[in-house]
Formats: sequence, C-alpha cells, structure tokens
Amino acid sequence: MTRNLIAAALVAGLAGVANGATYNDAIGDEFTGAGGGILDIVSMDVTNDASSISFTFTLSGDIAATNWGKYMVIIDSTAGGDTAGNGWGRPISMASGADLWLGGWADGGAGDGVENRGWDGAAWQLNGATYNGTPGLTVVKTTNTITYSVLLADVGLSVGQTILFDGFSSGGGGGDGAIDSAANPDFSVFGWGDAYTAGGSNPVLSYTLVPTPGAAGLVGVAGLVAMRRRR
Ligand SMILES: [Ca+2]
Ligand SMILES: [Ca+2]
Repeated sequence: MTRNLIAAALVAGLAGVANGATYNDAIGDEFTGAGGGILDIVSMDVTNDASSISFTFTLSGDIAATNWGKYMVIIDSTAGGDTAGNGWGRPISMASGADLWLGGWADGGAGDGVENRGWDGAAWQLNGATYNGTPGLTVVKTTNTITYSVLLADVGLSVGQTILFDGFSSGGGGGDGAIDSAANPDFSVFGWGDAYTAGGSNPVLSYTLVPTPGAAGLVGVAGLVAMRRRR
C-alpha cells in the first residue's frame, strides 16, 4: 500500500517534468473571416524548462496553406514597461506595461520567423531574430500551430517568476491590430486598425515559470522507494 502511494507520487513527479499551461479562447471571436480561420486563436500553450520558454498558438485555420498570418505575444515581466505600445508599433498596448514582445510570422518555409524585442525603459530594441540566427530562438509551424521558443536569459526571465501576457493574431499590414486576443473571448477589435489594450478593462493571462524537477530530486524519490522496499 505504502509502496503504491510512493509509486504514484513518483509518477506524478515525472509527469511534472512537462511544465506548462493551456489557455483556451473562444472560436469565431473576431470581426473578420479573412484568412479562413488563420486569425482565429483556439488556444495558447505556454511551457518552460530550466533554460527556455515556449508559446504555442493553435489556430482554427490552416496556416500552412494560407500563410500571411502574424502572431504576437506581449509580456509584462517586470515593473515599469511600455503602457502605450509594443515592439512593432502596432495599435496594441498593455495596461500594466509591456516589457517583451515576440512578434512572428507564418509566411511559409524559410519565410517563417520571429523577433524578440524588449523595452529598455525608453524604446523597443531588437534583442534577437531567427533571421539573425539568435541561439535558442526558434519558430516551429504545423498546419494549425506556430510555436516560438526563446532562452530565458534572452528575455530576462527566471524560474519561479510570474508573467502577465496575451497573444494576438494579425494581418500583414503594419497598422493591423489585435484581430484576435487569446485572453479575450469577445471581439477584441471591430476594424483592422482599431487599438486594443491587454489588461485594464480587458482580460489578461498569467503564467508562472515552474521549476523543473532536478536530477537530484528524482534520485531522492527513487532512493525513498528503494528504502521502503528494503523494510
Ligand atoms: Ca479565437
Ligand atoms: Ca479571443
């Protein structure tokens, strides 16, 4: 009996290695049907390990077949930040102050990419880009998902930290706004160039970077099982 309980605890501990959270959005909650669903966020997944964090957009449409969608993550990771804008100068802001912006595109094959931009207290800076070969910065696309991964060190994040964030879909125009918001189950905007603010009167998402169980921790649990077995 005790052994079974310890075994269950061990399994639960191992399951915890895949740290992450899923955030579901409403379906069809955008003002336009342009793109046949590629602008419609179904859900977002956030995962982290000891060295990197990943954001996955799941879309209603086929983003491999229709490849002009832009997908952006705005993040409040620390005090201060930009309350008026974002790393791409689009009509999107964050009420609590944006510090990080992962802006990417699903333009097809080698044309997929993502930029890591950060607020330095006065302006947005380009801190990494897939087209510059930034180590650890990647974009992976399937027919209906696009995933950005970035090193924690490159965005100033650490395990145990809690971030506020939202993810958006948009079009190819530089003035296109937050056509769908992952946090907001209602229409975020009613026109391509409308402004949108994450947080404030709108919802925002939260994620805590979970520590990964270290090798020592797993050995400790295994050792406990072995000790129980010897009794
Ligand atoms: Ca949606
Ligand atoms: Ca939404």
